[in-house]
Amino acid sequence: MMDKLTASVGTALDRFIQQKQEQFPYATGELSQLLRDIALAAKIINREINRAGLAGIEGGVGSDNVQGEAQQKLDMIADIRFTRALSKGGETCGIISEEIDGIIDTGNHHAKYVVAIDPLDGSSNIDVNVLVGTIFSIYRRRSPIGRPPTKEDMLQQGTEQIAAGYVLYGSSTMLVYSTGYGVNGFTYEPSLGEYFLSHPNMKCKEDGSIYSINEGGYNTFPEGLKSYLSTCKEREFSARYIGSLVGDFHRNLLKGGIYIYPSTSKYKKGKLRLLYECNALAFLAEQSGGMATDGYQRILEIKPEHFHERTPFYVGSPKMVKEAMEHLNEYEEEE
Ligand code: P6P
Repeated sequence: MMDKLTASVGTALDRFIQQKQEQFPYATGELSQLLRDIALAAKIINREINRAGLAGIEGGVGSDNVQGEAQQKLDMIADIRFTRALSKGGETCGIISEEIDGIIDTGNHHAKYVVAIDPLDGSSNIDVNVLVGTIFSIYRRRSPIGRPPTKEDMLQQGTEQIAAGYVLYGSSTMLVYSTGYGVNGFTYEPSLGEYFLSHPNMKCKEDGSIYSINEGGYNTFPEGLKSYLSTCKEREFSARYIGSLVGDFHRNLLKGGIYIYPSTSKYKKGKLRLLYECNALAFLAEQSGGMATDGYQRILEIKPEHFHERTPFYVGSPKMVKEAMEHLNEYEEEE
């Protein structure tokens, strides 16, 4: 007799990946293996996060990453774990990571994929036990097989993504990803060491009443954004801001809403990074019926010039994103 847990859970991730691979007549299994490599690394990070307080691996390491941001111990652990899993998995030839400057050459020069990853986004929240996440994008390399990865392999616009996803280390740990055929969410069951399909075919609501933004920078926001935020307050929308991008994105995906990180006086081009934060979430937003822009153009159509370039980010329910853009454009025309 199957126990209640087993009876209630959805398809295990491994079986789901295998089933989907069989639907691609020419699939040769490398992408499936790459997804498994990411899922494995996330299991290990999940364990490290859950024991961080006891294992003395909270807090900073006393150095800054390439962004000039204080690196957390777990940032470094996550970066090492994902780099190792992707290198050993053999399907990734190059990696761009928030934590590292330049391209990480995995040595797998015959691999056909490259990965852009934020190994642990929002890691400064760990010390206060707030959820954090991993964000990743997968591209097909553009340089010839058999050689080291190149800058052109890594500087691809978001429309070229083969797959993208995030891991949310929250009250439960979830892996949410898309290979271009919709978005599916898997919840990790630690007692079984398996992810199970818990949120099949995730759809973003057309409209919503949640807005996520750090209003501490309000005085330096673009006038059009201030105008949009006024309409949110007039309609008594809910302000929800975790300060952890993956958590805010995930909640808005499930409930409807908009997340905004605009240009501010401190971050002229916004704080979030195009290659390993915004492109992946923009891909998932569009795959689930949502929308993602920089306030003026599709995130996925931005041609990246630098590995760590930033962009303003408006993402979520399409009606809300469109309305925010209308306010921005209205003021643009007046200026
Ligand atoms: P602020 C975390 O550092 C992060 O990259 C995102 O996860 C989060 O949404 C944002 O920055 C928070 O930035 O300026 O509001 O603290």
